[in-house]
Amino acid sequence: MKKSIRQVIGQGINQGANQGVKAALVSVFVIAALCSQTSWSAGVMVEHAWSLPMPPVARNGAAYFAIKNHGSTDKLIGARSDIADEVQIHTIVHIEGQMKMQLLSSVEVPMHGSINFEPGGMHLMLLGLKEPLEEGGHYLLRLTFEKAGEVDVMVMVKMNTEDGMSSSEHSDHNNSAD
Ligand SMILES: [Cu+2]
Repeated sequence: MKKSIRQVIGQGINQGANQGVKAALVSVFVIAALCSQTSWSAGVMVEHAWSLPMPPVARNGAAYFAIKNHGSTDKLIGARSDIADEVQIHTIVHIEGQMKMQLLSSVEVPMHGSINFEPGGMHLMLLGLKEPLEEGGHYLLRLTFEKAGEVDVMVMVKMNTEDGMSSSEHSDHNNSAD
């Protein structure tokens, strides 16, 4: 991404005209906004979007984030990304001692409330990954809300270790690598 910023700026300078410089500044602004990890539209804000790294052979992945709603009640009704064939809204239910994923058609975001998508609970399922989810990488995700419309989010690929988020979900799995 750094390289592409340089390319954009370089082109603007080479053109020498104000127009080119303006175009470069707009591009830098857009990229900076996407990298800030907070995206918003109307009253809806999406924060701390992240995915766990997956082995290259993995067909699917998951995305987690927090949605804060400073306006009236809204609904997450869909999502998509160039990184996957399809993105679905899932939750995890416990049936007879087994965890199972369940497809949701929408998720309500209460007025002046917030909801968390996190491991062991609601998540966005990335089905048919076109690129591997590599630690340190990132990708764009477009969430669609009933009222707020489309919100683009930059998702960071990383282990779940910061922001005081619980990593207890990991302890459910066998860490045979230790
Ligand atoms: Cu799922």
